[in-house]
Amino acid sequence: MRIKSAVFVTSAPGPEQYPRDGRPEIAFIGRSNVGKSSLINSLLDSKGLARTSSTPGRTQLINFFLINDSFYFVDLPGYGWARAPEHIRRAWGPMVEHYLATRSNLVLSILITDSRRGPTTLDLQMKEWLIGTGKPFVVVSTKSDKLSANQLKSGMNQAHKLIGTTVIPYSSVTRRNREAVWAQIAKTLGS
Ligand SMILES: Nc1nc2c(ncn2[C@@H]2O[C@H](COP(=O)(O)OP(=O)(O)O)[C@@H](O)[C@H]2O)c(=O)[nH]1
Ligand SMILES: [Mg+2]
Repeated sequence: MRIKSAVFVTSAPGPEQYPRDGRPEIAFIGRSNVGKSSLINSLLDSKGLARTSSTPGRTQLINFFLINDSFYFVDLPGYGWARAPEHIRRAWGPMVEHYLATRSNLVLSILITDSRRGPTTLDLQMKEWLIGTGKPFVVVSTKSDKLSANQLKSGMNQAHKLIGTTVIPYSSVTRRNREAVWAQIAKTLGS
């Protein structure tokens, strides 16, 4: 995919603020600090479009980025941020679940896990929940550069067993498998 343009459009607290132009949406979902913003930035060849922050859970709104004037990347708030204030933790579920379950423009979700940790209980719950929505999703495992080839191989086998679908090892540092992730996106967009 050639990125001609990538612009931040809006941070939406709820459905009233979602874009209304009907363009297809690719959603990114994962635990706080898993590398979601870095993945979005590396896919878009951008350094700071999706803010990367070492402060977990800073992004508590649904962020929409318009790509090539034709589809959106949707950066969903991360889950599992233990130190999040109670009211934020309570708001997370309904906001994200409502988006994933009801958004008709959503064509693909990208569930992000950490190569070093393997899928966590929350990751597996999220996967079950995505299966429940009946909509397509792919699993991308970030930070693969932090593992040796052997560690990565056994980690991926383990992740595959737990998750039951293909897991794409990714690195925002080396950009490993950037084309493979784009190929999944392009396939669902039919472009
Ligand atoms: N080595 C390495 N570090 C990464 C990678 N992706 C993210 N990080 C680091 O992990 C931390 C969290 O990344 P960020 O993208 O902000 O995570 P988010 O909270 O899920 O959006 C940052 O310090 C990033 O530099 C990766 O692929 N490789
Ligand atoms: Mg982020």
